[in-house]
Amino acid sequence: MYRLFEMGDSGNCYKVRLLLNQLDIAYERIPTNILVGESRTDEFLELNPNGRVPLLILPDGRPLAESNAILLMLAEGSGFIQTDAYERAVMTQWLFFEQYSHEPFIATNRFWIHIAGEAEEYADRIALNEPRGYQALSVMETHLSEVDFFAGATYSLADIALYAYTHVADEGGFSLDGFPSVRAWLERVRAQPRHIPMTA
Ligand SMILES: N[C@@H](CCC(=O)N[C@@H](CS)C(=O)NCC(=O)O)C(=O)O
Repeated sequence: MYRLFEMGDSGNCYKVRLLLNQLDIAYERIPTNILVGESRTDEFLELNPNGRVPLLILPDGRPLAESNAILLMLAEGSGFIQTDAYERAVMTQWLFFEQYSHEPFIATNRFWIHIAGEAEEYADRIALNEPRGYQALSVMETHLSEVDFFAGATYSLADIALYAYTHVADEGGFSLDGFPSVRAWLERVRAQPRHIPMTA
C-alpha cells in the first residue's frame, strides 16, 4: 500500500489526497506536523532530504517528494493526463506555473497568516507577496474566461494543483471577488466525481 507523509492543512498534501481519492487508490496517511519539525528529523530527511511534505512512499518502499511530481506519477495512464504531447505539455506548463508563480505567494501568505499565526512577524513579506499572488490570480482569470479547465476541455492534474491553494486563498488574505471566472472554475472542480474537501 502507498503511504503518505502529510499535513491536513497543507494544500500541497491535499492535492495528493484528492487525486488518490479520485483514482480510488488505497493509502495510509501518516500525519506529519511540520510546525514542530516532524519533517526535519533524521529519519524523515533520509527519505526526503528537502525536509518537506508531501512525501509518498511507494508500495515497494521507494520515496517520492514534490506534490506535482507525485501527481504525475500516480495519474500515469489515467484521464487526468492528456495523451497528446502538446496538450500534456500545456497541462505541465500550468503545474510549473502553480509552483513558481502561484504557490510561493498565495500558499506562503496563507501559511504565515492562517497556519503559523505569524501575520505580524511576517507583515513585510506578506505585503510583498500580495501583488504577486494577485498577478497569478489575474493570469488564471484571463485564461479561465476562455476555457472550462486549465488544460482545455477536461479536468486534469493542472486543475487539481491550482485548486489546492486557490480555493483557500482567502485564508492568505486574497479576495476572489474580482475573479468571477476563477470562482466559477472552483465550482466546476468541486463538482468532479469523487471530489473531497481539504478537511476530509
Ligand atoms: N514544492 C513542494 C513544496 C512542499 C512544501 O513546501 N511543503 C511544506 C508544507 S506545504 C513543508 O513541508 N514545510 C516544512 C518545512 O519546510 O520544514 C511541493 O510541491 O511538494
